[in-house]
Parts: sequence; structure tokens; C-alpha cells
Amino acid sequence: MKNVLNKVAAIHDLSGIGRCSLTVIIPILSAMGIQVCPVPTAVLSAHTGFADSEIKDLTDYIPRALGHYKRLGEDFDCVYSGFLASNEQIDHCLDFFASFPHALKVVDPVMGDNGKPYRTYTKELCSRMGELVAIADIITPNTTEAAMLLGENPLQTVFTAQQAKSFLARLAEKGPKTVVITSVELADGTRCNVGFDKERSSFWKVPYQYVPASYNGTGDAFASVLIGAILKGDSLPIAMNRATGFLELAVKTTYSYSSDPRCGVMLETCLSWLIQNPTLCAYQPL
Ligand code: PXL
Repeated sequence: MKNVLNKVAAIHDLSGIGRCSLTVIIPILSAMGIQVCPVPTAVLSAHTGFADSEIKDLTDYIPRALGHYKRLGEDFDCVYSGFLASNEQIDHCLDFFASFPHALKVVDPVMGDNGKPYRTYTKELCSRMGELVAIADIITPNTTEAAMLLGENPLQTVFTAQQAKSFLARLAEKGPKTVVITSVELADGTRCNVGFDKERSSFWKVPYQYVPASYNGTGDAFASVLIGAILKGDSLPIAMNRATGFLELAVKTTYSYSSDPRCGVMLETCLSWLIQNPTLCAYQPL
């Protein structure tokens, strides 16, 4: 039977402190009228940006959950993977994606930020991320992750429009139909999220106002709004516009309180914007 609401299987960690992954994905997609079925990859006392977080790896749990969903005859409209805790979780994600062939396949290749891999990400886990990218419909790397996937220098911070387009197109050649790279500083000094729709050969950018702080979990929040918007029928540029607009609101709200950036953005104060679902047209061709 067709799902009444869109249903997303979210294969991500659950971190107690520092808004990221499931604690961001569940409220955002729920506010957009989409059901989230969490498949936790690990439980952490706090995300890896905090020293010494306690980690309970759930690698063995993922295939058991998948087996149960198959026995139940569950169907998902989207399977969305993110932070992974072990190499074997790549295989488990590949099985999950293959088990729901009609679902939109979204891979957020969570690996690093600000030019460096996250502390739990091994070389092998990073190199195997390409296998997930190859089967994805949509990927949402930041500039560090985009460079890691392409074998480029992850420390590059400024991109010409041509370089940004080349990164997008080269990532799309690896498989995905849609590539969105977040938090790009263009050579003209603007900050943008940039995207490529391979089937329409169209490149887009959505500029945002820069704030001199880097909050954890913003990539998860961006990807969640983007997916929610696409599942609801938005075009790629309007979905990027919605995700950028929400992040701009959440980041600027949080910045005004001078809170610890590791705690993420105060999305609790901004979710109502998503529920209002404003019409948007601030996107531009890249
Ligand atoms: O937001 C990415 C992310 C997700 N999950 C965990 C993390 C990070 C980034 O630091 O540590 C556990």
C-alpha cells in the first residue's frame, strides 16, 4: 500500500549533545510533514567534535533492522544515509539501498569539514564512501568532502564559478543525478550553496549572508530540508533555496546568542518557518 505521508529511512547516528544527525533530521523532516524511521548507526554521548565522547557502535543492528523491515513488508520513499561508525556499515547501507529500489537514494558523504576528516573516520571508511556515492541519486557533500571524494586538496577554501561547476560535474560523473555542495566561498567573495541537475544540465547557486562561526550539524540540517522539499515536489533550485533560507535563519538566530558552535544551531526556534512553507525565488544560475 502506498504511504500516506512520505516515509524516510534515516541511517545516521544519535548524538546526545551537539545537535546533529538524527536529533536534527527527525524534527526537520517531521515539521515538513514527512515521517522519519531512524536506523541508528551509533549512539554517542556527544558528537565527535567533543573530546572523549562515549560511543556505542550499532553496526550489527543495521542488518537486523533491515531484515525486520523486509519481513514487515515496509516500503520507504527515501533512504538517506549519513554518519557511519565502521567500514562494514558501508556494506549494510548498500544492502539497505538495494532493498528499496524505488526509494530516492540520498547519500550525505559525512567524512569531514574545514579541510580535515572527522576523528572517527578511517582512511578505508573515507575511500569506501565512493561506493555509496556511486549508487546515490542525490549527494550533499561540503567542500572538504567533495575534495576528498575527487582526490583534490581538501584545504582549498575559495573556488571560481568554473571550479565549482567542475567539482559538481565530476561528482555527478561518479553516479548521482543531483549533486549539491554546501558552504562554498566563491572567488567574488560570496558564500553559496551550489548544485547540479545532471538530467537537465543545469547549475544553480543560492547565496547566503556569511556569519563568522561554524556550527556542527548544519550539513545534516541542510540535507534534511533539501530532501524534504524534493520529496514534496520542489525543483532543485527551490529546494536549495528553502534549505539555504532555513540555515541562514537558524545560523543567524544562534549567532545572536553567542552559543558554543559545537552545540549546533537553535533549530527549535526556527522550525515554524518550515511549517509555513514560504514561496521562494532567491536562487540564481551558477
Ligand atoms: O554533522 C556531522 C556529524 C554527524 N554525526 C556525528 C558527528 C558529526 C560531525 O562531527 O561527529 C557523530
